Amino acid sequence: MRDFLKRLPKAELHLHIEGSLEPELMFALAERNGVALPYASVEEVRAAYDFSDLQSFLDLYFQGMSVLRTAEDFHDLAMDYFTRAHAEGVVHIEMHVDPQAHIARGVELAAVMEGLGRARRRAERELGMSTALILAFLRDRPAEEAMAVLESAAPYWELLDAVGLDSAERGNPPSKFVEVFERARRLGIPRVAHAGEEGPPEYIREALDQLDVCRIDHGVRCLEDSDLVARLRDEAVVLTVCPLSNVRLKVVETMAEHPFPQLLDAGLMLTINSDDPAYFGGGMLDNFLACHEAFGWSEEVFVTLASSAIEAAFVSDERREELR
Ligand code: ES4
Ligand code: ZN
Repeated sequence: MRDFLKRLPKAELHLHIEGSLEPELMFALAERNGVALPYASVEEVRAAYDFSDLQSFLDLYFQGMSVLRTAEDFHDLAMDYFTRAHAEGVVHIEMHVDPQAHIARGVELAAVMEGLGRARRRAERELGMSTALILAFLRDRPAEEAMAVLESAAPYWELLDAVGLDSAERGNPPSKFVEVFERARRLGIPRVAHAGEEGPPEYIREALDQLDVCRIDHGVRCLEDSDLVARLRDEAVVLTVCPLSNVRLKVVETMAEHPFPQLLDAGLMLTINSDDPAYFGGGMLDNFLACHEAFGWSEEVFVTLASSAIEAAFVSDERREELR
């Protein structure tokens, strides 16, 4: 099964590129940029990744990305992940990026976009991979700040495949960002949002109704609301589920208790994703394997899930045909 899952062409729709920063690269970039880290070794970093919830992860995630300063750093970060993902049979990657987390540290948006842009062109040329870019807003910061970032990203609007909404979910409902997402809609930029990871089913409904999103990132808590499940099924809304992330952030206790099988039984459109592979114990292949071990799914189930990701990807008709 491992060989089959590795060979299966996989599209990843839910990845935070800053969450792909492995401790080894974190140390190398800290050295290159003269940034002090509160860790003595790679082993110490990994040992610190013992999370109790989303916020306890976010604290270390924002601390880890302090080593990212220049366009070259963002290029190296993305190429490092693209190369690893390519080796596990990933053929397309849609990455969230959190500009506010960099701008707040004095890193210019231009450095972020230039570095990621160079890595994307290299991945296409050297690895035959396609990539998409999702500019994400930090929902625990003011909506006005998100709007300012969207406006300041004007030179890059053409490069954006979507805008997204991430970071601390509880207490930060999608409705807070109605105006920002309406602005994106008027610019013709597609929209996605994290909802129903730690937050209630109502946030999923708000993301659909008020932000007009085409996909829900996570969405696993929809199962608490049967009317919502019926709607997600009827409207064929894609959920980008991240099994190992859910376990590591204690959204669920164990893989065995992960609701993926119930989501499948409900007839929803689902995809498997890694979220923050450097922090949650593995990339795409590890997430596929964890599902195999926990649920004993046949090859056919994985083919269906991989196919759903290809159908929901932000790619041209030509590229989708190649991926099929
Ligand atoms: C995230 Cl797992 C998760 N949830 C919400 N926001 C995030 N940003 C990075 N990883
Ligand atoms: Zn996420």
